[in-house]
Amino acid sequence: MYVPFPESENEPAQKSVEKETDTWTDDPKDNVDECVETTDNCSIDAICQNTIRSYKCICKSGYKGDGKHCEDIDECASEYNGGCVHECINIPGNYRCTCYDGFRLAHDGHNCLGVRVGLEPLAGTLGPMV
Ligand SMILES: [Ca+2]
Repeated sequence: MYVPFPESENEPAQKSVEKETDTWTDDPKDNVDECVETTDNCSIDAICQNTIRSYKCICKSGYKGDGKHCEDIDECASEYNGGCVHECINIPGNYRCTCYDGFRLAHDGHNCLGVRVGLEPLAGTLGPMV
């Protein structure tokens, strides 16, 4: 919705105080970093982001919510088994795939490859999925 600004650009003088609401000021009480002062009420699973005169809470990746309350997303339940070909294990803030016996997880973290009997596994190790 567009609300026309009631004053033209030719009359800038008296509104300067209000205009500063969208800029940083030198007044320390306006620029308290609640995130540093830990006066924010963000969830422990949220990232606190300092803003002008306030702050925002943003749920971390893998969590959903309004920032004040964040809950783990169960990727295994909601996203086609998390994209895992075999088994999906939901973990806080993330998920991981596992494979049935006789298979190993592919480098993409989702597919499972049959382990060839009598052959060494291909070079390379899998780190934890991020
Ligand atoms: Ca999860």
